[in-house]
Amino acid sequence: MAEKPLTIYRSDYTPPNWLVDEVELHFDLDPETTEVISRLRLRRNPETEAGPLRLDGEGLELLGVRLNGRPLDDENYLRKPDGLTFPELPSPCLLETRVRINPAANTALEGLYVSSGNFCTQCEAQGFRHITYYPDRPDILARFTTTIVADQVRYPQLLSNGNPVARRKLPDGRHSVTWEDPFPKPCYLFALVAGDLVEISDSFTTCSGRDIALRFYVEHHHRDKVGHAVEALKKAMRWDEEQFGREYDLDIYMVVAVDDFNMGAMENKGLNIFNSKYVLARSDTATDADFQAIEEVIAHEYFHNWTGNRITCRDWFQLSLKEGLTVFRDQEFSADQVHRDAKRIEDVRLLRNSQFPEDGGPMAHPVRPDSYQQINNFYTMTVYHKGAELIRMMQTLLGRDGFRKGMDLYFERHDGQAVTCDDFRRAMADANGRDLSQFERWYSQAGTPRLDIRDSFDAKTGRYRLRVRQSCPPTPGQPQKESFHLPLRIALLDREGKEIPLRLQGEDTADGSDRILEIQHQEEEFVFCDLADRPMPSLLRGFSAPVILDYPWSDADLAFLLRYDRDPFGRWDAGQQLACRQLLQLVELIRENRPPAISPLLASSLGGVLRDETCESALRVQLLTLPSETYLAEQMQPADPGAIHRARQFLRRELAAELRQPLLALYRQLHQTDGYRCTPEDAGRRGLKNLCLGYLLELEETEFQQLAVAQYRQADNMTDQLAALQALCNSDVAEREELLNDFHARWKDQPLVLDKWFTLQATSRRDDCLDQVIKLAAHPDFNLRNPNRARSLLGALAHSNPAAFHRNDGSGYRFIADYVLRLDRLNPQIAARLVSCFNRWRRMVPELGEQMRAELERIQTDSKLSRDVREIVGKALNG
Ligand code: B3K
Ligand code: ZN
Repeated sequence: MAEKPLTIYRSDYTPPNWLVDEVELHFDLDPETTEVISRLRLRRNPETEAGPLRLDGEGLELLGVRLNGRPLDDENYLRKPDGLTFPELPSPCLLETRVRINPAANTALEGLYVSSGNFCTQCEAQGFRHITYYPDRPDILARFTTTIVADQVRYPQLLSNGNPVARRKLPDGRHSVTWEDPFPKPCYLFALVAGDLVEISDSFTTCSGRDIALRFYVEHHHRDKVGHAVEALKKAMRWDEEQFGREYDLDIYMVVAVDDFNMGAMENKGLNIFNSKYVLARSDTATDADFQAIEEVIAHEYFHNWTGNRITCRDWFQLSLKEGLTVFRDQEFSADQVHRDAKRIEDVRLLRNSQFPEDGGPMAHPVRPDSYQQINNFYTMTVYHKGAELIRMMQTLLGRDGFRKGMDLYFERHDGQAVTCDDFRRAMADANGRDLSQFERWYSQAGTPRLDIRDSFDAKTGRYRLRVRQSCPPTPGQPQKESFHLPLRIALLDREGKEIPLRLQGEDTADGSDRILEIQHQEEEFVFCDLADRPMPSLLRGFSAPVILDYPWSDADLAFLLRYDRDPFGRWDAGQQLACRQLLQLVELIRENRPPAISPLLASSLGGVLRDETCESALRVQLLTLPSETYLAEQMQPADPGAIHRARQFLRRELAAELRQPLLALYRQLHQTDGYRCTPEDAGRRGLKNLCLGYLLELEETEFQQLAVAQYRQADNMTDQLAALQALCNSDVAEREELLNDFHARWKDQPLVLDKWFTLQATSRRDDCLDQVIKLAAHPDFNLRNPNRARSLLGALAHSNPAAFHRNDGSGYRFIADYVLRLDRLNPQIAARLVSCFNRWRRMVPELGEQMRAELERIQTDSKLSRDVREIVGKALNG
């Protein structure tokens, strides 16, 4: 029977009738039959009218119910597949339920499941209802006590939130541990782990002098890959004290790494559970990007302790309250660890490549959505990353000090509460005596706004006018939009590229050369005085708002900005626009079967960047990386992924041919062999070196291919080894097969490295890529049940290799759609992520778009489809 889509609306929120003060949980663990007893101390909510008690519960075998210690007959409650309803209960009361579950059969990895023989949980957003009957909503905060019973030999570690308060040896080789969490929390933050794991311990002394035990738990053979994550945690703890005055609150902080995990990690109170990808790293198994991602995710989960756990969400529509804010915090933390400028560009690139398309497609939703069918589908780029941009804009509008004041007030007012995005905005406004009411529209209106900027200069008066017009395209359910409040950071440059002191009309004297203009109306005009010549504007500096900017630059203007703008984002953006124009022209030529050719301006500008030794390596990498095929497809209507791919490859080859001397010289200069260091500087140098190698290999010359082969063979670290193999994997070099086999043989026992081996082949630029992927799906090491592995092959093809996925004959679509259906039976969350690769079918050239639609329709006819996939497919077809 097909589940009928049930839509949940934000406007339907009502506070709970019943509150839970205390929860006592008792787990008797066994892979196939685990028994869970839950005792809830309940009382009526004094702030609402009397009403029934509703407990969520799904897939639970109910063994018994007791009220105040006595068995309760089943006529006293209503039992449905999604929960229990008790029409009448005395208040206060003690309600006990006993259920049986099967963790080993849990392939959805939500609730209690088994990964590599160990038990672990994932409860956010609504996994707790797969463990026991409970009011599974984030606005019910209770104190948890958890007793875990299990076989002592197979499960020596028994972990849950808070502090261990009792340990017992039991008959039959079993033992038990009881944990108490003193902080009331919503059930989505509950966690349990049981297994045979090695404990790696360290400690941290907080600013007030308390000693915190840090404990990392991993499988025994991974014990030598935890050091980086431990250091990252300590840095994050210190940073949150220094930047936000926030100290850790419990005495123990635990992190567990598991191989089977749907997302990156989970911030359970005092017991984070991580995808092992974001914990385990050694220089020979993990790349510089992996090291950076680990630091970021460790920090993100740690920061949730204040932004998410101590102050949580009233309902799931408010998800960005914790996620947008915590992403902003981890971005700032990472910017302080690595190169701030390059990091900002990476964040903008991600937003443009992934969030803009979401905002322009059938899944477009406000940062605070109004409705959902499956909340798991709303852990999106919009909620996380556009949400982070909203926080950043508030900081830009209020200034760093004003923002900090707002954060302090937010913690002071709401610690221990479940609140809304409005509460956050109000704290920011009140702490600064500012009106942020219009800013609310960023939370309620979907779509990427556009700023059209035009200017004029009057030589007689020396006045320069900037006219700013904002608009926002319609999105599903929102045909009309109202104006946004946003900061537009600008500077004006003179002919030498120097910033000009700025005096706006009405001001007495010039004040600084970098300004934040506040935009609130649909049209705004700013008049700058005392200009000798027409200036060159530098607009949206630092990407001060998540918008699309339109200004009539000439190619020469863009080349000028790429060279002179002191704002690194401005430089990068100018280069991207210049390259984007060139690429779109090439696409047209290719589509018309005319000979492609490039203008010399781009090559000479990029040549300048390549030789600019004053520019940090990490920034040079960003400046020299062409816009992605996905981004280009968004700039073209209808999009032709095949032509885009050919155009981008053509441009890469032309640039390599044009710049071969400086590329080779730089490669040689940077290719030191004096040992690996995991520092931002060295990582930047490796990044630039490998970028040069990638370009050189486009030339398909033996000399360069041999450089890559040698780099692969001699590499003492995964960054260099993988970069060499990746470059070779794209070309026709004789050693290709041999090296791929070598890599597999070397790393077959390291799942995270083997994932890279799959991804490398799934993102290859070669024409035979899809055929290889189809073969790899039958490889003995491929495994649909492991989310990382499924993503490494299927996700990589569908989301990161447009040319192969959009093959003209539709075979890429059929292949992925088949796997969506297979995956949906096992793990709906992962299947829903995968199927979203079809969302943009309306933008594609019709011969492709129609085939994509046909696959969506085929998926939709499957009667057993999960709510997760059904929601995405339904929106893609109707949106
Ligand atoms: N809060 C978790 C995400 C849980 C996702 C559930 N489907 C990870 C994070 O954002 O930190
Ligand atoms: Zn988060």
